[in-house]
Amino acid sequence: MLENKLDGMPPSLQAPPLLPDAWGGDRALRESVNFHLGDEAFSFAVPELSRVGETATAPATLALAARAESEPPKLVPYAPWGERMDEIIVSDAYTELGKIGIRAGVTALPYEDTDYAAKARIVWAALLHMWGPSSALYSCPVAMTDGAARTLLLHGDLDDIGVVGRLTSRDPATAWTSGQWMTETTGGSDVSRTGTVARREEGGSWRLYGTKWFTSATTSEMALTLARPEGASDGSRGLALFRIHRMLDDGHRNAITVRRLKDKLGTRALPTAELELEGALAYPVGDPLDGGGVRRIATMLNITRIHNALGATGALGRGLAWARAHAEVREAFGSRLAQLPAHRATLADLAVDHAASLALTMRCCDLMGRIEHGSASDGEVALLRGLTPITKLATGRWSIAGVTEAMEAIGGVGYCEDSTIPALVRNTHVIPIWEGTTNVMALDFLRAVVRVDALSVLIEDANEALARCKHPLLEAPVHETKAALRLLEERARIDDAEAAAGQARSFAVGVAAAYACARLCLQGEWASSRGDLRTIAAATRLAERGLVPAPAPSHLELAMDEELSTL
Ligand code: MFK
Repeated sequence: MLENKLDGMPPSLQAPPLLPDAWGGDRALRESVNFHLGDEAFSFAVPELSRVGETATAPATLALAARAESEPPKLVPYAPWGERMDEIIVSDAYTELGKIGIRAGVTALPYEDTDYAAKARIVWAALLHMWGPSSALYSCPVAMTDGAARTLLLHGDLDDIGVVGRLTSRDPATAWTSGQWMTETTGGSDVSRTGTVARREEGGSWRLYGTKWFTSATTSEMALTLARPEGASDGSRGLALFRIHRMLDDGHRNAITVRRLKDKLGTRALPTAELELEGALAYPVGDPLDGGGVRRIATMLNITRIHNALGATGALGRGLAWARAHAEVREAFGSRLAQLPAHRATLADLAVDHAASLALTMRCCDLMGRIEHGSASDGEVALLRGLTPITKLATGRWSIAGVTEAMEAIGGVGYCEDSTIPALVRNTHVIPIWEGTTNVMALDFLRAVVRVDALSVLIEDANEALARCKHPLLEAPVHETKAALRLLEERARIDDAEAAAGQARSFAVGVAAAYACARLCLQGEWASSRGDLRTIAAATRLAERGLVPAPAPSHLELAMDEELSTL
């Protein structure tokens, strides 16, 4: 292989790594999709997934993504004769990448009536896994569009539902995307401090006044946002959910001023802005006075968090694919990197993280599809409620470590902009920040444990999976995972809320790793019946690394409290 790639190249020049197609070159993805879909639906999905896989990593698509990254959005506040415009111009390469995704069904597939039925979310997840890392973060508006569509279907009236067709269209000429404007100057996590005010006018229409401090995909035709109706109570119970459009039906712009575009570490093709709502017309979603705004937008958050996990998994998979491709063509110390034991071990560990990431994310998508098709049990609803924050949390952390490792595996060229690896690393760094940070996710998991007994459901589901694993090679990881689940159950016995919050992160990471291992064991059992032992190897390695991190050091916490400046 090395000789072929070097054919015709001057001996001193390194052959470039060839990124394989995102479907044919990703065994872990194909196995995960097959495991979750079953053989019949899988054979039906393969042609579609192969097509998208080829497009996602085709040189022309990668060139579009590189160009989009190098052409950041521009704000045009005024027209030539002084009229306020507040127009944001994005790269046409970014728009083209969006069209590729929309045509492929990244916003439409879960809402279509297909033979996949409740399994549509698995096929959709594979589409996103492949297209997302090539999309220059067009995956961000796609996430919010999906979240908005589901939220409007569940909580909206006929007018709200009227826009869902546009949000779920495969036709880029008519498709809309949606934003999610939550973050204000008080921060992205503590939404209860939202300062935007909703004023009801004579005639019944609502107008919003306030500053939205971090709004991504600001060129979207609409957004869902939170505001406090005048006179409503403080805190999150006083908030209402609104649908807001950038343009009014009469063709004029809504009363929304773009203060400035954000200059971000990554996601550079994606417009992110500060917005001033100056009496912008908005439509309440649900009763604006019943205090249910946060509960309603949680529908959107839970969906965008799964998108986030898919973004993490896709980025990790892409980093791994680049590192593997490089290891195939790079020679050092007398052999290909792919044959050097130290390098192989590093790539194998990356592959384990990718497999674990896929196991968690695909399980979420499986449950989400069942819930959307009305075939899920109450237990499965509670399971997804608990699994979503820990999947988002764990995949986010693994992806940053993973793409950074992939960059190191590629070496100096991987550190250079024209390799495109720096953009991958930068873009991955937003993943744990978006949609709730690691700590916010850990606390959300505790919320789910308290409210819907998510831990018991999760442990029961993991133990059921482990009980089905009979292959002799699975004995060790099954044993380790059961022990980890018992330990986590013991650790959950904390009555003091403050102490529980202090332990939330290490606890959530442990639950995520143990659940991922249980799912990988089950998938490994299935794959072994087809003669493939690689997923058993991945589960074994995951368990060997240790599933449950040490608890947070409470003595250190105390020292921090008392002597923060001298610690
Ligand atoms: C690759 C693609 C990636 C995707 C990119 C998308 C880019 C988008 C960019 C952004 O918008 S980033 C900003 C994201 N912001 C957040 O994620 C907010 C983080 N903060 C939280 O998650 C807080 O925990 C939250 C605001 C949800 C809750 O705060 P509170 O004020 O403490 O709420 P509380 O009282 O616990 O809950 C209020 C209600 O919501 C309760 O229901 P009830 O009214 O029926 O009692 C909760 O049960 C419900 N709730 C809260 N979180 C929930 C939930 N319900 C279901 N699922 C949840 N996760």
